[in-house]
Amino acid sequence: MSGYFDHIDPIKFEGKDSDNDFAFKYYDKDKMLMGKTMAEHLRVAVCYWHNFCWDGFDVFGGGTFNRPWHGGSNDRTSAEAKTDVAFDFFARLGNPFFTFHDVDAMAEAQTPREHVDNLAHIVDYIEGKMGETGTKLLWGTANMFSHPRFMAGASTNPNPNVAAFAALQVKHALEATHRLGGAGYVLWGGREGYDTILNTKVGQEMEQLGRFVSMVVEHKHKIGFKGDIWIEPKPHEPTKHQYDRDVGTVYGFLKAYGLENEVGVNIEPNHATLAGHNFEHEVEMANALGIFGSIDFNRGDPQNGWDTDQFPNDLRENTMALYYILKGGGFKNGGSNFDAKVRRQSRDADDLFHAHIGAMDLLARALENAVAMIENDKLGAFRDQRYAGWESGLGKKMLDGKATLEEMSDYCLDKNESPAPVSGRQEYLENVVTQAVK
Ligand code: XLS
Ligand code: NI
Ligand code: NI
Repeated sequence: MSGYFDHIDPIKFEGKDSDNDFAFKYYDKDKMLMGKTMAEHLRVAVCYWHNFCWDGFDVFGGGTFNRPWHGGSNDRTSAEAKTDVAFDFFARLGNPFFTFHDVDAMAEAQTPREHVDNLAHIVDYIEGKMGETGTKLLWGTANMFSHPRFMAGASTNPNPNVAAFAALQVKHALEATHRLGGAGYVLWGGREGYDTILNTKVGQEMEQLGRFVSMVVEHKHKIGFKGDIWIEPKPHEPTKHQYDRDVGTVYGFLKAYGLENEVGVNIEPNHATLAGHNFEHEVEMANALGIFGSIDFNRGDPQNGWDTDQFPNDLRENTMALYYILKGGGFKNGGSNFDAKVRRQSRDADDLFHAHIGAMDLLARALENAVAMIENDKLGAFRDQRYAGWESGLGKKMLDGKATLEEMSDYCLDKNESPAPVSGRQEYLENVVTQAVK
């Protein structure tokens, strides 16, 4: 089936003065920044599902895309053809990593046995393609939300047999990820939530989810998978209330089941905004809680309230996200996966390239901005000075757990003066950011 991208030459870095629409203007993979190449900092991944599986359907109409590998039966031959197309795309774009769900890549299965066999078949085939092209796996996952059996949830389903099917899928997707050398494994809640409280036992479902994630961690250790496991927070969609609504909620859940040192988060900006946060908030929260893992870069639409999964294009937003990611030590096993899809009218092969070239160039610029901000870290310096009081004296004593309420009360009475208000300098700090976004 490949041949679809034959009219597009491998994408090269040509610099910002290039007029070639099929060249990188900023993504210069070998450029060194803070001791690492740009490629090593960003660890860019292209996802299977939005690019090679979705045919452009929406709730009002069917597929619009010109993708010759779609249609017909989803058998092993067509699964191989799709894999050929995907790896042809990766080789031309030059993204070092890809991501996939089990069912994105494999032939459709009617039974559990067929599921396992069809997955094993495509994993063999993918392994060969990875060897040929050098594209690596950033993370794998299992789709436990599309098939009707999961309409009431996967591990949180009222029927334990559905949870068992979810266990089958995760076991084999995790083992496939391990075999393909994946750096991480993602658990997005999918339908782990509920539509109406009238038919739902919330406490029971949370217990099921807690035990399920614990079993995944146990299996990871059993098979010797050294990558990370990440939960991907999302507040709603498809279910009205999702149990993994945002980074803070996921942390509380992990703590409740003793998993906070085993599982981190895969943050998606469009999910952050749906939860009423912004992207940086979720990144900083994950840094503060010690669970930052990976990013599904995309963006929502400010005028509507669902997961539009558009390609990122806001330089200020992504500069700030990368600033906080770098301040937290940067990506380790995680990376920059584009969980983003072209619009329905963008039906051609060229559109897939425009989308990814633009997003990679955007992240390259954002990364350069973030590095420059860290090298002359006015934001960091301001924050450090703002909290300096906690490094000594009574502040430190309180944080060390050595002060009492009574002692602090006495301290105030001894001084007998009200602390003077200090400016938070918000506009100054916003100017620092505006000047850094180039
Ligand atoms: C959906 C999620 C999904 C996960 C992988 O909203 O973003 O695509 O990243 O299951
Ligand atoms: Ni995602
Ligand atoms: Ni999403």
